Amino acid sequence: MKLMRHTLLAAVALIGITALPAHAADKVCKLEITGNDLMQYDKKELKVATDCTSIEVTMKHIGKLPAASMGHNWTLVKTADVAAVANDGLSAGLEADYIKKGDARVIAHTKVVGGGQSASVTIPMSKLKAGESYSYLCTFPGHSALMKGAFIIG
Ligand SMILES: [Cu+2]
Repeated sequence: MKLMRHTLLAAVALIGITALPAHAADKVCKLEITGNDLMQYDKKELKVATDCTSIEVTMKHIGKLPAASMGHNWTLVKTADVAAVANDGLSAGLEADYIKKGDARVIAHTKVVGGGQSASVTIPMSKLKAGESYSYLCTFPGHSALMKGAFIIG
């Protein structure tokens, strides 16, 4: 009986090792978007393939103005939450990246950066579901009127 248990454990260990190559199939999809001093992103939509296991978004501020006056972030939410997340972020302040503390509607966000800086965020695909409508926005006060776009999985 004891021997059998050892054999079983060995078999489990073996399965564990053979299962490892599945990790190599991780597909990190990288996306880039820029923001400028005219309060604009360079893309109206970002699209990712359904087989990505995680998505790395880099937002580069290509302007010259500082974060205090023309800061930008990249914030991912359900499209239905865009207005509420932007509104609740207004009073959060630059230190909090204009994101309300503990806002569960925010799926992911970069920090707010100024001209010449960039920031990245990684989103596990498991946080997203097919068929849901997602959007991104900049939560710096007043910016989401212009700075928003569709985040499409497919
Ligand atoms: Cu902005």
